[in-house]
Amino acid sequence: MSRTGRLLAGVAMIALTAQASSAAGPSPDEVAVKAKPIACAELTSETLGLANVTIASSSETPAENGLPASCLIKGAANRRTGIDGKPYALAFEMRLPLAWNGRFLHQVNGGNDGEVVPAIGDPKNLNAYGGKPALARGFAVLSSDEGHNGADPVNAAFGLGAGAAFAADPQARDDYGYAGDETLGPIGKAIIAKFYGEKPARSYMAGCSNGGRHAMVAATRMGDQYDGFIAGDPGFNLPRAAIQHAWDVQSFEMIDPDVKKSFSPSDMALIARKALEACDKLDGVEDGLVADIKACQKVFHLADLTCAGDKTDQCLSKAQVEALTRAFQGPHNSKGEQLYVDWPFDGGMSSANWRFWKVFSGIPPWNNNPLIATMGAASLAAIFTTPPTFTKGDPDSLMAYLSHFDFDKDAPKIYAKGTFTVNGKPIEYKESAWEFMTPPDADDPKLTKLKESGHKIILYHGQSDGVFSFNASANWMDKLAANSGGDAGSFARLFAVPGMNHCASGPATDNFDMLSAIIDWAENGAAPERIIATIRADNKEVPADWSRERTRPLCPWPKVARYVGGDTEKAESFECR
Ligand SMILES: [Ca+2]
Repeated sequence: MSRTGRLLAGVAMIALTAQASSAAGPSPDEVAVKAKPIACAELTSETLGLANVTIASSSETPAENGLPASCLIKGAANRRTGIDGKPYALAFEMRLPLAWNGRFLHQVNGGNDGEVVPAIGDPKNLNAYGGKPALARGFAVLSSDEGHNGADPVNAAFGLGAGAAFAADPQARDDYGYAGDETLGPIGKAIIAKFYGEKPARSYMAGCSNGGRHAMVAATRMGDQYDGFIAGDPGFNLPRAAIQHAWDVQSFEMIDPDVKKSFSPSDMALIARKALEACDKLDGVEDGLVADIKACQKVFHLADLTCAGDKTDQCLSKAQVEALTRAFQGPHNSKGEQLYVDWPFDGGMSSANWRFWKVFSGIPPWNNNPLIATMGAASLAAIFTTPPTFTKGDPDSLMAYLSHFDFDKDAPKIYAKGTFTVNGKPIEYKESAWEFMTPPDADDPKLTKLKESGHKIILYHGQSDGVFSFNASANWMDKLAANSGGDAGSFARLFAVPGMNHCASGPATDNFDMLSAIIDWAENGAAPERIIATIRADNKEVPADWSRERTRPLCPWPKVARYVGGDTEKAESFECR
């Protein structure tokens, strides 16, 4: 009998309404309500007795919106006063379904953290997404603000917890980087043990974007503590990716001082169309998807799109070609040293999400919001460089920071540490941004703890991600493979998603169930050879000539989904090879 099966033995079974569909694997369609040793409302600071943990509330919530009846517990760990005199804590919530499947999901979130996103357990952290949230599958889920409250006007504008004011405080930096997860993981397991009377049989961590970064950092630092990790579009080397942000601005300013005007939607549609003309067929079928992204970079040449005469919708100006070529080569210093990574051309570059990240325009109703032009600038200034630089926080100041970022003098500050005077006060920063933000083995990945524990990690990454280059994940996977003597696929696999932007959207099959895949791998030893992707129900960027029922296999890098004959809308007509 499986471990989950043992958990269920001898108790009445009920079906959960949210368990409609399922991939193959052990994801339970039925989980049990069994007697709890303690009532939800009795989970208090006193009854839990965890050092430095205070519980603010605990109460049962009814089943609603496809989510099961749960015990919702809110609390905080490590309350303290920061070096800036402000109150800090690791605020968290847990949702403990009354019918539990024996598993723990540590949900890690996007943006700059700073808010307790509901602990629903969507592996993409796009709540109410078309998939099955972990909570609805019976997982106990934890979510946190990672140690700072990001509620300031800039955050409110973005709704992403984007504030960076915490960055003067060294402990808040560490909590955001890695220490919050290290602190809260064991607390989550202890609360589970108290409520259910037994420890979780299996533990997972999942997130996208900054949440993907959290998962990759934890896979290195805490790879022995979770059975499986899901890292989507991971910003695992985020300080370097943020330097790209300044590099993009300075590149696109060569076209127009207002970077929002540097590339029109029709310019980007042209680039995507031409990339498809060159690359779509490389995988065996012209279906609007570039599955062989690596080969594409050898046959697509942006310079071929240069206008012979006047600029029209059918060509790019010389300045546009030069600027985008420069941007896609990645940031360099005056010695020619690469400061991040290069970028692939792909069929999804036409979409709104790409424009949002690259030229700060494209997602209604934010198109005309001046704050959008500066997203990420506050993070680079305050969090990812040391000492922290605090701009005035208005769009002009933030844009000026990016425009004047010096790739010789400022870029090395992502590696700086020591004692600096900040706001008139000496503060010791023992760790650089590179150290607290990234996996300790980021440049030479081995994942030793994870591998030796028999644990697994799945990465996925949209090839048309506009904020974190797909190539960063591909290069990481290649290095891990080289470091692992050909064995990396036994514990880590990367799945490229053609056409997809940052965590979702774009002309892509951007709906896939990584949670079932990691469970099946970690618990049953079934390594994912192909993961079936469909079109997200509310994806409005899918071309009209695609079937809405299209399916595609996502393949473990460096394999490519190649057409082998049959219905071009169906996954079974493709092989990963
Ligand atoms: Ca194709």
